[in-house]
Amino acid sequence: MSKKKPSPKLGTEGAIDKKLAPQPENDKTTQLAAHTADGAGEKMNTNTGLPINDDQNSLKAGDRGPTLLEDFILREKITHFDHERIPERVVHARGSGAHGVFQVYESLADVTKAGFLNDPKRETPVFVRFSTVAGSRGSSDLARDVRGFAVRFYTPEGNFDLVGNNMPVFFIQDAIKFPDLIHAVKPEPDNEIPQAASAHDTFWDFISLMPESAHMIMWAMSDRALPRSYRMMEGFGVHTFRLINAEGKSSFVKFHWKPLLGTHAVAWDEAQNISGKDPDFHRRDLWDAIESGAFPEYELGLQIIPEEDEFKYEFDLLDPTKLVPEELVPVQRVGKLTLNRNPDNFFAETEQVAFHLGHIVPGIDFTNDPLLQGRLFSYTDTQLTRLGGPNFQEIPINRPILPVYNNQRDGFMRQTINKGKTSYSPNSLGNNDPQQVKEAEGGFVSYRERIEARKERLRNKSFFDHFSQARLFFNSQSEPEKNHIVDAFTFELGKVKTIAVRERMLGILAQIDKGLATQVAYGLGLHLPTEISANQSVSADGAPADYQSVQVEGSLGKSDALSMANTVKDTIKSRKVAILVADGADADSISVIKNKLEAEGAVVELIAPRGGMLTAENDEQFEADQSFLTAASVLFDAVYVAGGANAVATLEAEANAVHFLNEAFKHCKPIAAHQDAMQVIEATYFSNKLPPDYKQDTVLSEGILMGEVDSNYADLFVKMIAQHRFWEREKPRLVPA
Ligand code: HDE
Repeated sequence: MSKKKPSPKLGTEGAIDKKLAPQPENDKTTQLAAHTADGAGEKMNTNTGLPINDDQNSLKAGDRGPTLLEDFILREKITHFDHERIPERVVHARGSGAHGVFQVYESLADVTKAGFLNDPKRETPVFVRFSTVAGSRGSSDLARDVRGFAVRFYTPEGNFDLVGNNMPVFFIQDAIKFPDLIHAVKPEPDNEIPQAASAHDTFWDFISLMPESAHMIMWAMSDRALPRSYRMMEGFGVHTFRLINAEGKSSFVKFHWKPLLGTHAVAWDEAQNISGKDPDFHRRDLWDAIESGAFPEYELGLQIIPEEDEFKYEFDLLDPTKLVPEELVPVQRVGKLTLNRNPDNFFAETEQVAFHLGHIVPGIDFTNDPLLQGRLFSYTDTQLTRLGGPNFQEIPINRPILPVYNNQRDGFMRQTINKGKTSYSPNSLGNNDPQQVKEAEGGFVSYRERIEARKERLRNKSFFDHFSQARLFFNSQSEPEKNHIVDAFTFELGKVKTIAVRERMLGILAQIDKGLATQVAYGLGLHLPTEISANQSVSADGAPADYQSVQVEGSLGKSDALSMANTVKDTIKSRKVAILVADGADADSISVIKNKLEAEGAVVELIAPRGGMLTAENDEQFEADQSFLTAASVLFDAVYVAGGANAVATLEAEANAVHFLNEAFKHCKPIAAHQDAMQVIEATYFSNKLPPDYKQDTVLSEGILMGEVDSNYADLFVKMIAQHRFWEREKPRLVPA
């Protein structure tokens, strides 16, 4: 794997790229930042610089005596420790970050004057933070949830933050409902249960009263909510934004991120198991991939809609519960994001980064999407509490790569030491510096949108079709994906104790798809309600009388881009494959498989009944990477069972090895075995459920490969792994729920 040049260092000690970020003469940030050095080769001192002689014992009256209040070294250390925690994000608390670079393929100057989208030679440094939404900071990565996909571009024109999600729509149409949505999904306030889960009464109570969430809830109950990896999920800006070119012409735009490894998910049962075996699964996966040089890559996609087409569609471009089907407006892939450097310090970078939808650059602007407008307020406001005051932009990860000059002053934790007498404008004493920037010289000017309106608390009727895109999403899924959606609703509503809430939700589902609603009702042991109202929110919360769902039959029956079944399936780069081994394993065939998989970029681990060195059939020594105690099937994408008579006998009798295979089968993963390892396969619960010809050297429809290990066999195994999953295996319920 060729390592690309890591992204320039931003915001860490001595790190601000001097070429990118000329520092003003009076700037003390680099000296201040020296505080954060890792201390390698340095002597320990206090925060005032006093050399510390004893960091092991507090100051006492005698060696058994009481500790003295005088001990300022103890007090300084404990005080700092006592204040180490800051409030976690109210949403998206659980996250992982990475540095990288973005480069546009060709100039987009015809639609935008944004510098980083104009110059194909320019490498723009980025910082990305992925997250779940509902769970707290220590919660599992594998919760069924939306994933945040927030990207900061550090451009010479200022920071541009694209604060998106891995789903293209949202639950609500108006920001004023956001606190309600989040209160409903968070753990219930009386007992703080459940953590990082939407499967509880308050969430479904709210959703069942909000028909506008119908589309998003279909995404949230689909496998999109269970990504295999942050590296294998799409990203979306959700709202419609504007691009503005040098002539001031505006176009509407939807932003997309397309992962080059394809969009893949894990199974729900697997997700729940991963949460126990490795709650840091996504964080570790991202970290390890970057450390090993398998840099995650995503293409930036744009759906550009000419301003004159604003009213051309069946949906309103300002409605964040709607997507623009790729069949109507194709996604143009315009550039590439490569994540190539892990943060040096989680807290300083990933935790302190403060994204904001309002961080834009000339060439990009907002629309009147009412959700977007509310977000413009929220993101700065929330940092005032989370990061403790208005100077959070001076934290290294938040600084732009150019010096900041304005008349803002003081406040908690001010870092900049401004000189001079004038901190106001206009002034004559300081030459009226810093000066405003003319539009022609890059000064930001908001798009001159013409508005003629009455002030009202209303929504346009174009926002009232809540079901047609939910139906489009469902109809676009493959059969296994549809089954997973049915199972997800049945699981989540099965956890809801209030029967009336379950029934009301069935009413919503019936308006999306009768078949879906019937199957969920069956799983819950309920009947579909006879009276189905599209306007449950009206009766429940007294919304204005003309705020009503309308039933629209969308003209597009299906959109292939919405199904993960149609994603890229041509690579096994960075996939994790387990080889089950024991003493006496056949070393030659292991090498054939391992070498082939590693040559294709996969990560291979040998899993044995115990750790340490093992002896192969040919008496060679080899080392197990993990034992069955520390490894788990759910942490791998595929499994191969080694041959060798003694190893096979051991593995057949090893309950953990058989369990490993049973789980891999249940989660529809590719399974391969040496022809001599038949006995191990026969010890599994699924062997008698396989077609009779499964012993042959063919990839069976079930994704199981047996036979003589040669290069052809290894090639087939690679093809199977690239397929990701054999979901069809679930069909005749070969696999328990
Ligand atoms: Fe956010 N959101 N959000 N959100 N959001 C936050 O900002 C908010 C919404 C998203 O990795 C908070 O710094 C409101 C949509 C991401 O640091 C807060 C509304 C989308 C992240 C906030 C929304 C997002 C946040 C919490 C409705 C996808 C994590 C901490 C009007 C397009 C960023 C913080 C990171 C974080 C408010 C809806 C994405 C409270 C009021 C829609 C990826 O400001």
